[in-house]
Amino acid sequence: MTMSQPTIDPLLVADAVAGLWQSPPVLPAKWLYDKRGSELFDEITRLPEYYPTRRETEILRRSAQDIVAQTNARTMIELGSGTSEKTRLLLAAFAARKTEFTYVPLDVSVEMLTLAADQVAVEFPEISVQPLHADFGDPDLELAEHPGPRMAIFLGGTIGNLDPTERAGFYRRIARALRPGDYFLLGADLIKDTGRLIAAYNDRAGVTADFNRNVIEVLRTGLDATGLYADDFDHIARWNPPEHRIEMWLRARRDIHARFGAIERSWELAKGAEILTEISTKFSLEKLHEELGTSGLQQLESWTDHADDFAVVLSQV
Ligand code: AVJ
Repeated sequence: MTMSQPTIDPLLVADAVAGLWQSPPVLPAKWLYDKRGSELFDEITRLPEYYPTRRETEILRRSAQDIVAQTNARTMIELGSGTSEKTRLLLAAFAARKTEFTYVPLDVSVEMLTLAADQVAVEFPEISVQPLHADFGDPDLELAEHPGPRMAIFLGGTIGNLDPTERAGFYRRIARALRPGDYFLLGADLIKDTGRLIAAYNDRAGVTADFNRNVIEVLRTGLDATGLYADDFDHIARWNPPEHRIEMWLRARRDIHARFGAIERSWELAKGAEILTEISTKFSLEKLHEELGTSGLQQLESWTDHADDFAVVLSQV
């Protein structure tokens, strides 16, 4: 009789080993987005306090025609495509042109990628859908040859999950993966009243708290841990003024003594100590412009919603 061993993700092992023994301990935000985490995030996007998704949708609805006219792109590569929900507004505008168009959704989650790609292919039979299973954070990311001009898009404000060094590297890789004349469309959340920002990441229904705590479950199951329970942590959402970012932390409600079977290591966290699980940076339009420009992405145009909560910026290599 053979017992099948649970498969251990070497990337999770590497991130856990690199982050959990730091002080304070940190985990890359991508581990929040397993199946359950992605479902919870989907729920977050519909919460009354969580404005970014609605604002970005408003902007895309208004600017889609403009983006098509300005770029005349023949290929759209979406970095971290998720459910491709808001992207449909752009796809519809490109499809209406009646010229050949290729959509390349790129995501780390195979299940979500396949499902979303199949749905888009059915909804837009005139578009060639070519899903790519990849991590947009991968430094060796290569984009296949597709008809130009090409437009890479990175929506949802996920750029805010990266710290300044990571953002610089990310922009440089985009500029390098594209060719001169290609485009980059970026969605980013803007600086606003701190009370509204904190409420957006600490909703009354507690969905964001569950979303944050779920990463403990990801660690527990992924690294075969004992003594590690999501209920032993409190969700904290805090504004960091000098970095102008929201930070999500998990604070131990009691002394934690965990053992990770998969890596044969013990992990201690004292009551009251915290793990940093996600940063969500907020920008000014000037700062976005400056960061893109420094990385070789010339800003062509930017759009904001009626409340100036969120921005979509079109730039060119
Ligand atoms: C998906 C990264 C854009 O930062 O607003 C929402 C994730 N975290 N609530 C964000 C998130 C907590 C979201 N992004």
